[in-house]
Amino acid sequence: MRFTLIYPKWHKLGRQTEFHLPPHGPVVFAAALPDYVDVTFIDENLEAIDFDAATDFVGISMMLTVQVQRGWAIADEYRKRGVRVMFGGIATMLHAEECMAHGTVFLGEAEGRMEEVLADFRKGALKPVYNHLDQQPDIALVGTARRDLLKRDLYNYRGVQMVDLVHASRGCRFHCYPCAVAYLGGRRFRPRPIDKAIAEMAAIDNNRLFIVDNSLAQSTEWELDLFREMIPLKKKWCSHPIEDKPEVLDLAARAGAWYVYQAVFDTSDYIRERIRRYHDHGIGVEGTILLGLDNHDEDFIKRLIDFLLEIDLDLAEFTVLTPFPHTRAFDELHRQGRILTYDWSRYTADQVVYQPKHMSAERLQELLDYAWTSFYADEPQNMKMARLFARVVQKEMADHTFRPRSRRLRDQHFGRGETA
Ligand code: B12
Ligand code: SF4
Repeated sequence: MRFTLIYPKWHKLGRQTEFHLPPHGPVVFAAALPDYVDVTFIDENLEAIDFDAATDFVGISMMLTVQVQRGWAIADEYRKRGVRVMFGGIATMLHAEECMAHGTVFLGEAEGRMEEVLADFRKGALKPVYNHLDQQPDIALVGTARRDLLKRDLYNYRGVQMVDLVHASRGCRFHCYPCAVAYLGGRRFRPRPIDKAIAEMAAIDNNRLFIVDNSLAQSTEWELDLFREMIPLKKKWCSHPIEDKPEVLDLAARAGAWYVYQAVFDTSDYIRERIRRYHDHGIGVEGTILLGLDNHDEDFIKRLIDFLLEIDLDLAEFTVLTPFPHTRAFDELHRQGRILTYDWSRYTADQVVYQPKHMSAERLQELLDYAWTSFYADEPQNMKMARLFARVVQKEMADHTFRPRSRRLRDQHFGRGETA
């Protein structure tokens, strides 16, 4: 069966240096397909779709709200040609009803569920919806992502290969105001068997990884076990937050922690110390800064930017509060009649789509711009990125894992064994 799997294109944050990470959801999904399915993957951010190429079945994988309209347009093109289409992925779950007008909808995690769907497809009896949102599969069923489907040469920034994505757990025990994860993955933390996650990491032909799990700060014991097993791999990696305990940070650093994405939401000593402790362990910090919460007035935002410079964040990514469906933010702002548009193409996280409490939407938009400009005024974004990159090269030099580009290209063409 020829299966075309598509990841619709979407707009990156306007002020952020543009780069394309390899998608993760689609290749993890592909690992859940039976062997008889012959998958072709197209990341529309980097290559055009040939709608007339022969295929039996099309899958559209959507992660972000800002992808859905394009996803629906792609589905409609295929349906005009008589090809059946199925949607899946995070944004499908968040926009399930709307997706139903454009194809079959699969909700939930794919492991162990695809035989049933494909059997229905072959019988010509595909259902409109497969809803497994409330029954998560056994986490041990998660297979090694089909990274072989990615056209690796496309994922580089100025010749430097992008990190490879991997996950060691699902779910999150927290339920933060702007986040949909509680709805998507449930609030139960579900670690993968550590040996499977480690084997997957070890097999990736890239020394640099992005561990995409939600906050790693879910269980101290699990973090320590995971990091201990990662030490011999000598990989270097970025991730979402790591728990703020000396023994955890110490082991994370020894396991190759390169930098973390850490939300910075106020100017407290707690945050100052949190960032300092990462830095003390040689771990960089990219702050993710959400502007426009109900306690943010103009003065607060300006003080926050000064604070970010003071605590010496390595990078900062500024966005505005966006009421994504199935979040507490959406429920509250919708109930209060403060959502200004439901045009999902504007839910980029850098366009104000709701009425802020202490200022006009236009003013918040200006302050977002102010934040990017002020933070990067003395040292531009690409310089800060270069410094963060130098950090990983230093770590690799220290443990002799640094592979210059020429060496990597040679390895890719002739295989590692033959050149060793
Ligand atoms: C990793 C991640 C990122 C990475 C993405 C890297 C990449 N290339 O993938 C980075 C850090 C870049 C990122 C950025 C952002 N992210 Co993000 N991110 C995530 C995160 C933590 C994990 C996604 C993931 O890979 N999951 C693991 C995979 C395996 O799961 P999956 O995709 O669900 O796939 C499974 C099923 O869905 C199914 N499936 C998948 N595809 C298909 C296809 C078919 C046909 C079928 C049948 C099934 C199927 O099979 C898979 C296996 O079971 C999620 C939260 C979460 N836990 O879901 C947020 C999340 C997706 N991000 C979110 C947000 C808000 C953002 C940002 C806006 C944050 C910010 N402040 O900047 C930015 C985007 C900015 C922009 N416009 O450019 C929101 C989504 C918001 C929305 N509705 O649009 C989420 C849900 C978190 C939240 N806060 O609620 N993110
Ligand atoms: S923001 Fe992070 S920690 Fe909070 S609920 Fe979402 S995934 Fe969990």
